[in-house]
Amino acid sequence: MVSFTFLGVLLACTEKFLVKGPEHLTVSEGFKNPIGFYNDTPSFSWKLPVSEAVKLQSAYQVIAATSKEFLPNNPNLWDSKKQESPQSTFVKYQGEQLKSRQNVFWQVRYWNQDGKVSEWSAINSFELGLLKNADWKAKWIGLNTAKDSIKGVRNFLMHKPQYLRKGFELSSDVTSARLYITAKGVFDVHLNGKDVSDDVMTPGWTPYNHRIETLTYDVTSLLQTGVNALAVELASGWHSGRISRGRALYENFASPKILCQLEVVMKDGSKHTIISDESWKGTTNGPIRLAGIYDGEIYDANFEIPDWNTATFDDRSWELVEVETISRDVKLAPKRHHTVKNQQVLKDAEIVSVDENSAVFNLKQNMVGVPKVKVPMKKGDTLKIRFSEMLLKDHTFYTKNYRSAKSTDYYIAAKDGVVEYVAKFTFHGFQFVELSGYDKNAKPESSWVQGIVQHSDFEKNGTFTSSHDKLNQLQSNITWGLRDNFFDIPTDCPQRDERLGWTGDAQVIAPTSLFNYDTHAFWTAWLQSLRENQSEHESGLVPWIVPDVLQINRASPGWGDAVVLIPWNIYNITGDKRVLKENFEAAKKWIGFYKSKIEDKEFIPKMRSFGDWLQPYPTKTGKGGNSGDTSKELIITAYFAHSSLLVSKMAGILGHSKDEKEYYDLHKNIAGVFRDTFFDKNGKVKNVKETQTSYLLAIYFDLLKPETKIKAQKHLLEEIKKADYHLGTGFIGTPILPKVLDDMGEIDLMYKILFKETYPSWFYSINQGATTMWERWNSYSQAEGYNPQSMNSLNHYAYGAIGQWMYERIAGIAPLAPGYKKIKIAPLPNDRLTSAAASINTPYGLASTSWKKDKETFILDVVIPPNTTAEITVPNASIESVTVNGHIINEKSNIKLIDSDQGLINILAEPGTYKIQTKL
Ligand code: RAM
Repeated sequence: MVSFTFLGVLLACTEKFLVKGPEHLTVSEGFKNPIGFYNDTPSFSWKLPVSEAVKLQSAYQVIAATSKEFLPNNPNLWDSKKQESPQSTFVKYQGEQLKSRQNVFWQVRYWNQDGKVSEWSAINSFELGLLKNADWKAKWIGLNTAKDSIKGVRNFLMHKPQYLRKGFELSSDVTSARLYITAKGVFDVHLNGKDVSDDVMTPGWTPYNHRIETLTYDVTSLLQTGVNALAVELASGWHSGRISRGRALYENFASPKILCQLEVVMKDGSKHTIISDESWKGTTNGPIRLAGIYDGEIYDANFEIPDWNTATFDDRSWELVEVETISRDVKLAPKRHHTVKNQQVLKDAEIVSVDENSAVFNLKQNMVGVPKVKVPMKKGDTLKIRFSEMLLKDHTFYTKNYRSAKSTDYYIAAKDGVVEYVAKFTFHGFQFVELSGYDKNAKPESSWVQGIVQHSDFEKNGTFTSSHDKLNQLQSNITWGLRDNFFDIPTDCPQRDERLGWTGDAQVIAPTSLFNYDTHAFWTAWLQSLRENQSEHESGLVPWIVPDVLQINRASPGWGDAVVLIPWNIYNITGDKRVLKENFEAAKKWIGFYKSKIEDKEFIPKMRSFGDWLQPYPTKTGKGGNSGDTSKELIITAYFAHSSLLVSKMAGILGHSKDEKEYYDLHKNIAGVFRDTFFDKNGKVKNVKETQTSYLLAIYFDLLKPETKIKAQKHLLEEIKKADYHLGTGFIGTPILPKVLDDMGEIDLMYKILFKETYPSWFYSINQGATTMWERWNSYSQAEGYNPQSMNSLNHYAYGAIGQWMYERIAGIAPLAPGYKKIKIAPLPNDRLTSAAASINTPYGLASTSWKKDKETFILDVVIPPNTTAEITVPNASIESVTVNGHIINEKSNIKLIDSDQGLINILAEPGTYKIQTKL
């Protein structure tokens, strides 16, 4: 019989040998201990620690409570109980109903593959924001700046920035305080003279006629007993700026306003709430005289108001604000992704040219944000700051491609001496900065200008590198292009009078973005805006841009399909089903839109299309040439078919079997009409122009019969040959090209196209000095300068979509099951490279692949995170020549041979670290 003492010792020992607890806990789309959180039905994710003892999860338990002290013994909100399941990502909360302001503490443990339980994780938490309009007691407030009727570019109304403040008293010490705040416009808030946050251009951009996002800040440490002051700077931003186009929406979107509610809990338990209301004071006589996203900012230091944001300031001479009650029709909702922040400072500027009046600085990187200037000035002088993406050969400072965006900042000095200035309520896209108006006695120094890079605040999620400099530069251009255009919403370009959320560009780049950055929340937030704009259309139309400030009721295939393709890609890359659920009805409605456009031809909708946007060498020149040569009808029908299939697949995953069948049948019908209309029996395009993209769409979307597909592949190869092995694709064809050639086994050809140095190609822009992706394959050349077309941005991410293939196939890492539960490691080495590597922070932990080769050996280093498996394909190998961690593959290894065929070896690997070697 076992004695009690012995049992005690035994238990203590097992306790001690518990496996390590889960790590990296997150809620919903990757949030870490958020406050002001948006989601009262969140999901939970965690990662298993990397350890010999932990390969897979066999079960888990999540617990949640209203206080830390209750955990783990009294989870009064939710106890999932032990669930036999490998699921460690996006586990749905199923506890008590949560409410605004609620604090939830949670932890989790798992059982490993041997049924051994882990330690509990550290306790994490989230705190909900104000979820309902009824939670707000505050009113919208601001000065009536519309009445000043200042007209700017194209006669657009410009609003003077406002300085708003409110003094208040607190009688005892503060235990905790939350500031809930937002604006119709953009704001910067201070409490007792201190910055409340380092957020930029909050609250960001949503369809303001549907929803305005709110921010929550923990301001406990900024409050003091006695007098306090809450102070807000407010400017037009997207809401009241000319970026909102002024069309249908403008009248309602007059003077900017703020809404804020400071909720304070005192030591004695009492609560105080300070709200924006009629008691606030404001002025437009502050130093920021004007500010607009397109046109820049004017700062006059003579108007600085010392201490205006502190408690002691006397605001008796300021005006009382106007108030407006909260409307029921516009939802106030906590921001569902991360704010824009200053992310990096480029300090290595170089002076390019200096003349009597001005100096030009090169930041050596096309970037988005604002410069920090530190310049000697004379009292009363105006410093003018201009921007350019690229200079002409003779150093002409080129700004034409900003079109009507003035993109110029001004600083007026109040005294002699060195001034430091960073614009607050604008952003620019630039590599070059021109200064004029500084102290003429001073000799310009490169330290006068630094570049403050701004973008939405997501973490880096992946790395890609190779032995080839230009390929690495391409990766750099792709990732800069991404960050530069993720300024609260995904924009087409960040610099000219556009900067809009073009849906087509977004769907094209979404997968690549998810490899490189943790953009899960960024995309799902924007998709909500997309659904809101779509809801304005009975027909299911998805507008060209989101937020839809154009309001022109137009849609295009490849653009509107963002509502299908982005959720589908997010699901595959993250494994989060919620994104499918959230967008399923909207995706169906989009298919309904296609259906509603069918007129005389069965299954061929009649609608507008951007075609294969910006395809090189279009036959048509001039404006129409932007759409390329691929038949619009073909593109429309192809996307109609493809999106219908994806909707069917979504339905399958969500368990809607009726829809699954209905949309599959629809897809089949469309595909039938597609091939009959556009392809002959020999797989050759008929009735319309033959282009690379027409073949690519038919093949990639699987719209041909298998035997015709093989023939069509040959025609595609001929098209590519005709182009002297250059790509001939625009926004629609380019992302598909590598996938199709890859499927065809035309790896060397794909490398050949990718490594082309001449136009049109990826390396062409690099040879011309690109540091970001361009809108056109030939946006600029060193010999001839800018492409003369007026629509010509040097910072446009669409052609960066090749980034996905670089991860998936050059380095060789991709999700094989949604969210990387199963990982595919399948690099495609090529003579043009001696090595390539990529790492990805998957939902299960770090996965990586790195290969190198010399004349004799090929070495592949692979890391597979816990709770996943991997299928590794070793190229150019025979089973006899492969070793894994120094051993040949045999029954005892923790990898299993799946098959070997034509020089490829497929193995199944458990979590772990592998060095795989083959003799070449
Ligand atoms: C221009 C831009 C944008 C594209 C549309 C169709 O505004 O090139 O990227 O999506 O046209």
